[in-house]
Amino acid sequence: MSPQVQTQTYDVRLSNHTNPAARALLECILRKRSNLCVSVDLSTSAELLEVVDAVGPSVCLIKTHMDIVEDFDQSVIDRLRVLSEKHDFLIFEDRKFADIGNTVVLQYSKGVHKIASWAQLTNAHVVPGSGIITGLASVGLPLGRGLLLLAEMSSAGTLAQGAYTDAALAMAREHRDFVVGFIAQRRLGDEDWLILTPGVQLGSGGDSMGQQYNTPREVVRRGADVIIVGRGVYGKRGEAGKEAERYRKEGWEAYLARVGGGTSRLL
Ligand code: 5BU
Repeated sequence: MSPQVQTQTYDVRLSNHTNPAARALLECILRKRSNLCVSVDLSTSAELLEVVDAVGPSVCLIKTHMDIVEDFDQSVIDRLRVLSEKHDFLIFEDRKFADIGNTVVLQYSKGVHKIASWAQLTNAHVVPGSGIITGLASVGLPLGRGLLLLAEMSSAGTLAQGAYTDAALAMAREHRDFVVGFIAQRRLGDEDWLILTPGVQLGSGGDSMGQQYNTPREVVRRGADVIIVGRGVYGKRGEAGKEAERYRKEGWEAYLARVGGGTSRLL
């Protein structure tokens, strides 16, 4: 745990980052006073875009699983980008790459989704070793993209812990230009890494398939810089906009408490 980064404001932390995607995320967080990422796991483009439009004003980041969209075509990306400009948010494709460098180059840049062309952030497992980062960086760095490594998971029985998590940190340190942070449940390392945390819901608990939830307040206290909320926001039909704003406030208040109160400028 780094006490220093933990209590630094997003504003101060901007100067610790050179990667364009990391900087854009921090700037958006500050502009919108939002450390909320909504994960929109819906399988038709109409539902996906409807929820994105509803939650857009409250988020800094939208997380997608584009491979679950049944009617996917390039127009889904075009419409998502229009919404990202309308509401001012970045896009994170939760692709969880997990193959050798040569293969992830193709998966990231080609195929149906062409992820690198539209997602400022994506993520990767470290199980293949650091060649996965070299491969993804060869595509993403020239485009100004950033990568998050999966250092921990929110699910029960995850193997991503202990020495595995330490290895993720070591790999990230070798690629500081492209790796901007981690998917993790708490702050990792002494350097300034962006910590994005899934498994967040007000009321905590879990689901019937191993998902485990913590509250926004708890994960931000442990070091989350961005809280990732899915069903907690879009679960109740028609209420996604209202719920997103509720989570935005929770996440922002938890951040202010962590950095030591805050000034009117931050509120
Ligand atoms: P939920 O509806 O808030 O449970 O959705 C959580 C989202 O975050 C979902 O898209 C998962 O794929 C994603 N996720 C996660 O839940 N836990 C993890 O450790 C990682 C991703 Br990595």
